[in-house]
Amino acid sequence: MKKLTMDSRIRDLYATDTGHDILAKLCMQAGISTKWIDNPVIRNLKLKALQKPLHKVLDPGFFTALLQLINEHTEQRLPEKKDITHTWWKEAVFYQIYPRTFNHGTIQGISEKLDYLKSLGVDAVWLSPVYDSPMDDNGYDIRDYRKIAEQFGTMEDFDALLNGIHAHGMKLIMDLVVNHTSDEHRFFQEAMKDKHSPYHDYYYLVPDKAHTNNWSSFFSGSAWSQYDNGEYGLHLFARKQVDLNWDNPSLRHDVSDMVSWWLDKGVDGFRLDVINYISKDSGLPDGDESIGKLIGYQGIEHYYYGPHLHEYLHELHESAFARHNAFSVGECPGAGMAMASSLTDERRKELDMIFSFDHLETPGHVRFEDYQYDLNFLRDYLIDWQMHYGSACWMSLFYNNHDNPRMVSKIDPSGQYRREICCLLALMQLSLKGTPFIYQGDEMGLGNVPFGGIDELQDIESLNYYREHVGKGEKESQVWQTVLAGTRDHARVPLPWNETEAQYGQKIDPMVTRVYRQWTGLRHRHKCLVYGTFEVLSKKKNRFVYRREDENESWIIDCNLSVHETEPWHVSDAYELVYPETVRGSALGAYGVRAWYQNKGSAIMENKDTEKERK
Ligand code: TEU
Repeated sequence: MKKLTMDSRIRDLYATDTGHDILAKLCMQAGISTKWIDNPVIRNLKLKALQKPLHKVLDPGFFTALLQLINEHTEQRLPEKKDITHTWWKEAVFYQIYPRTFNHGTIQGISEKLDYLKSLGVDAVWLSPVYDSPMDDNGYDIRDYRKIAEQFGTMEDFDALLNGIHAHGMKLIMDLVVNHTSDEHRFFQEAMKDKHSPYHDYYYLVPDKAHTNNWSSFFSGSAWSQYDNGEYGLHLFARKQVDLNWDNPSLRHDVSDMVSWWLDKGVDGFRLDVINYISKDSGLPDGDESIGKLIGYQGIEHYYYGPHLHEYLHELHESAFARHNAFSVGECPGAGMAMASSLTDERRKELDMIFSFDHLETPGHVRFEDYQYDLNFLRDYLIDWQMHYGSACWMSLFYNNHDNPRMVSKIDPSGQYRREICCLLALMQLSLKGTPFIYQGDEMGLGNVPFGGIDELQDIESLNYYREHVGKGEKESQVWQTVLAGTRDHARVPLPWNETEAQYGQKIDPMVTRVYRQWTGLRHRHKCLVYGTFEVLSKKKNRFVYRREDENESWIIDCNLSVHETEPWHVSDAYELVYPETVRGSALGAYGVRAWYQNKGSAIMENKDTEKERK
């Protein structure tokens, strides 16, 4: 691909991974369809023609940074694959465990729940970090990658958990946090002791403030801090999470060795933490002011899709993952579909899947904002990825994780329709093409938590945000409402296994659990729900009706995306109602969902008999 310049046209920009995603994101934020980009006038506009009309929002540096970002990635898009490769992690239902609050906050507590997870239909567990850590960011600041944090238990407890998971026919993926280490990690401690140590170049350390740049931290303030030896170090997250210099081949070798050490123990793969941030632009140049204002984080264009990302991921895949046939899912904040497809195309041998976050907030909104999430946006996002992600890539299907408030509460802050929305979300997640990732408590119908004040929160991101904004003189009550809307603590309170001990009135809704159990079972028995085609039957306002089909079966999922009841989708008599079991004919209620099934061979669906037997 030839280098783009200001004389290049919109169509040239849209043809590149980064350009496609950035234009798609800009359209999404502006609430307009990307169809505008196909407009003959728009698509033939030269970039330089945009500078004058956009000068109030985008300074000249924006275009320079954009062209640099695009010209760093000249990988050609691989041709569309005809067929989908079948593999275990495409057929699996994953379940994320946040060890601090899953069950008693221990590894033994997790082992106690393996029968529960198996009966829920879980095939693989993603375990958030349990490594030795000062817990500045709840374990995402690792001090020793080969040691279990005492608060979670011992390595023997871990080995028992791993064996227990395998004995239940499940797999275990762990969290690989290698964009940064704790400042208490041996590598950093060696670097602080001796500037000539080989570990000094494992980090971005500079002699003084003048050598730093204008990048901001995701956890408030500058991305640079002064450390014990007087030098300044780069930390995209907390001060105690010091960024690793992946341009150093020795560092990459040590990471690969550590990954292999866990895979040799029998771990089945990893979720890779902010893995798209590992390659930074050479020289760590200042971030563009207008991009910083637009995205909210200064400097992000210089690392969210860095120049050597593909190279380093492929090297790690070949040196560690491939040898063990291990699974990988990369957490890639900021990645859109084009970037995601270039990272997960199976022919590139980099990552199996990624987590993209573009659906977690609706256009024009951020996490730290009290607004009502519109499910019409989620529908359009899902349709776009289901239709266009391609057969060589595979989507992760999730609404929640340990970093976000519960989706059900963003949709309905009142909680009046908690059960209906949880069931609707479950059916979509378990009947679409991709791999479902259930976050702990989703299956219990949990929502956000009514925290009473900042002293009830533990999340460093929220605490830093609160201190920064109150410190700037903003009204405390307003800052608190903003923090309450977006704090990651909503998803991090202990699960209410025992209702009497449950915090904040959280309790399990057995109806939601039953729906998850039913649909993980259906997904296991009907591969049409995994590999079948996806066809939109209706995407009019507040409706989402789609068909999944293969040579043997056809499924219709009929969703009402609003609080207002609506006419149900009419299906032919060839279909049998699978969910809910009783309702027929009447209106589809608030956030209601119906699932219909047709076995193109016999009309009897084995599941109904199985369901009856289960009762
Ligand atoms: O998250 C990175 C990340 O981008 C999200 O956490 C979120 O966007 C962040 O809160 C900034 O707004 C990963 C882990 O999931 C998270 O728990 C860690 O705090 C973070 O990396 C640093 O390791």
